[in-house]
Amino acid sequence: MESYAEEPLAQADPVISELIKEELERQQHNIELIASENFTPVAILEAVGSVLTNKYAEGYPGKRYYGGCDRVDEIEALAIDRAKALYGAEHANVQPHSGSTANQAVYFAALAPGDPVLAMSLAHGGHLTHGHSVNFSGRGYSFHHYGVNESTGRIDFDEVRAKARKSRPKLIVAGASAYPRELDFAAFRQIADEVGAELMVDMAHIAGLVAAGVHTSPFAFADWVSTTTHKTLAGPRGGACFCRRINASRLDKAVFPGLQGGPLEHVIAGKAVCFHLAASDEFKAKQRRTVENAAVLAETLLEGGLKLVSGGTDNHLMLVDFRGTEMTGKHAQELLDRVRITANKNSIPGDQRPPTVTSGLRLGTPAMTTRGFGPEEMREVGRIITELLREGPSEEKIAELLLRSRALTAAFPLYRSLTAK
Ligand code: DSN
Repeated sequence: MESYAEEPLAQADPVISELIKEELERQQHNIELIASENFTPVAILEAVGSVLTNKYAEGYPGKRYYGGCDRVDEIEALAIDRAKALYGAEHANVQPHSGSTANQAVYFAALAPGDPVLAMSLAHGGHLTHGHSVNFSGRGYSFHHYGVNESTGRIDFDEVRAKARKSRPKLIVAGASAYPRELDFAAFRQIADEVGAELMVDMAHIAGLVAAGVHTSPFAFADWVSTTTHKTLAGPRGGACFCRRINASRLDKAVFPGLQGGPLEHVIAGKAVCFHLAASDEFKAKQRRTVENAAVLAETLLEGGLKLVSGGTDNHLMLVDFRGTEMTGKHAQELLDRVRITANKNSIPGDQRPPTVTSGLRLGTPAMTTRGFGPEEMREVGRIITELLREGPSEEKIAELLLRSRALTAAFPLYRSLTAK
């Protein structure tokens, strides 16, 4: 009897095969400005699509609950060593399936249920897992929140200090998913010390910048660090967490058996490749260019008459501020879709509109920088965006902007070796 076991995807499941092909085409033909996305190298796609997906390996290298783990032990040990070397960390755990799991692991290791924690509010740029009431974090721990000063758009450390003194947190969380400025880890550390708290940094958004020395590293300041591996770091979709040697066993036990079962060794292999590539000069140059490109994009948007939260950016992202205008984040996102620019609506500090509409638009440069865009291309992207959002554009104008967007993506091919089979 013929078996499907050796059939390629296009034969075994043409429907899914076709959808993947269409998604590849979407990625190839769109200008990707979602600040948390990137294009992982072909080598990492290969590792993640490998036979390692078949292997159960509960436990850690050398201490597994299954036989046959010699190769995955080597792979995971390499991923750990490379992660530690990349960041100068004392201990790394590369098993978290995602950034959310990495954060859960740190909370599980550092806190008891109900403990007080101080973190940035989602409405001001934080993250759901930083204690939002609908999230496990907000249900399981007693979160208090700081934000930004609404006129400067920057974290107000007087407010952080006042809230820390009042709430006496056991843990202070620094890190954000929509904050366009450099994070001052020394200031967070000082406040944590003043109130006897530990400091956790969720560096998911800036992990690539940190690896390249383009953003201050949190490792000299934080007791715990969590991350994803797929944002600026450009690795496979997944998470990782780090701590001081003294807390290693608490963190490892929190990940397994505390939260997860079998680790995803195929993704861990992708993380190992990612940490290896992130140590290269090419990666460092790309991270520097990501920040340069963001500065150019921000400048072009400002020149075109748009407002930005905090007036600009220090990192890979910026937030367009539509407060007080007819434009909404939702409508801007929809208009950008029409010229094949992908971005996301985002709540901004002081937003009066609901999160499904918003007065903000988040734009980031990691993905298009990976693809090869430089300042000249980012300037043209900025002009397309401002012309589109400023003018309440006619169909004719949209057609013109679409052509200009297509010319940019055509000049920088993506995943040439993967083109439709
Ligand atoms: N969803 C991610 C982002 O877009 O920033 C955060 O987890």
